[in-house]
Amino acid sequence: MVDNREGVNHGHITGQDGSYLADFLMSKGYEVHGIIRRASTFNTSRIDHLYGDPHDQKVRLRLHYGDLSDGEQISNVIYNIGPDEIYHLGAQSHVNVSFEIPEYTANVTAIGVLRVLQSMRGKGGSMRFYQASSSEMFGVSPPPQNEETPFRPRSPYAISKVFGYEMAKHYREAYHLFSSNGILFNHESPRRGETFVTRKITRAVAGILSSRQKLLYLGNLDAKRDWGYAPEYVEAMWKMLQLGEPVDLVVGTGEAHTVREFVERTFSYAGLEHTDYVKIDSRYFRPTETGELVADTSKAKKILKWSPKVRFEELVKIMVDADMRKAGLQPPGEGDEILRKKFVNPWWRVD
Ligand code: G4F
Repeated sequence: MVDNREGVNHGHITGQDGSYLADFLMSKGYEVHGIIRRASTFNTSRIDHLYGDPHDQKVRLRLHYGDLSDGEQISNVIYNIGPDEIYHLGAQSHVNVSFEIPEYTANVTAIGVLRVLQSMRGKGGSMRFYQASSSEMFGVSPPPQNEETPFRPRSPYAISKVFGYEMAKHYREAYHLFSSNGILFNHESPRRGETFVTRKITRAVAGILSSRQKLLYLGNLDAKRDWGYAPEYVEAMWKMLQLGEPVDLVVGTGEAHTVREFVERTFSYAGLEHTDYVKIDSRYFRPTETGELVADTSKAKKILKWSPKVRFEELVKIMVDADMRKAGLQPPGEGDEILRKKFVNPWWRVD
């Protein structure tokens, strides 16, 4: 059994999901260990509010240098900490970039999973493992997609994620590890990386309003995605590791919208006419695109008792308010109001 108060988390912690998960686990009393990659610039802005002086014995967040391409280091960290739960969120996670650097993507996003699983197996014990699997694995399988839908991946990233998914299952079946796959559809927030399309759009609106940006260049506006609010997805990850048995579950909103709709809603919320600012640049089109991705979350609803509260238009408002504030502007405030109403005591730091 996992003792949540003593529980230890291990994962790439500097990304959107890692930082929210650290917020969440620490709010539950966990001691959290995160792996960060060495960089010459600071890359910890999303977790700075959680981090204290490591000399202080009471500090419950510890960071370790490591890289998913370095199996020995991963193994050392797992061996030395002996975590109760491992949330494997690290990856080269940008789909378009994976076409440019397929070998690196496969090394980190695919083989990285194997390195962690092998280290867990070597350490022994009853650790629980969460694999961040992705809706991208469904590729061109028609919507809605659920746990039975075949994978038809369309990028080096998605193919690498299928490898990770299968490995997580394989270690469960062959070695009886508690290993679960969360097949998450797109999930966004003010902490989303700036090159993913939603954040690129909401930041552009703030940039245009503050005269720091003139135009927004995008690729395929007809792409359809199922977009949810990231903090809610992090709770689903945790719930999966608290179940009696390991499972594979689809997590999403069940509602899909085009990139064009995201653009229209974002610009109109900020009082701008998108046709004045949005241009198409072919470099943002992918050599192969996925089809329409829409989650069928019946199984997660039943098993996890999880369903998302934030809908598409609300997500847009939450993200625009945050980016306007970051740009020193006064936001319309509807997004802030939605958060106040839906989450009385949020466990995360609201950006
Ligand atoms: O925001 P995106 O880059 O996200 P994508 O490719 O759906 O992948 C994200 O979600 C997955 C599912 O959770 C994760 F596995 C993955 O790691 C990542 O977090 O692109 C969304 C859509 C695509 O269809 C893309 O073609 O937006 C379209 N798009 C149009 N113009 C653009 C742009 N995407 C980006 N990044 N930049 C553009 O200018």
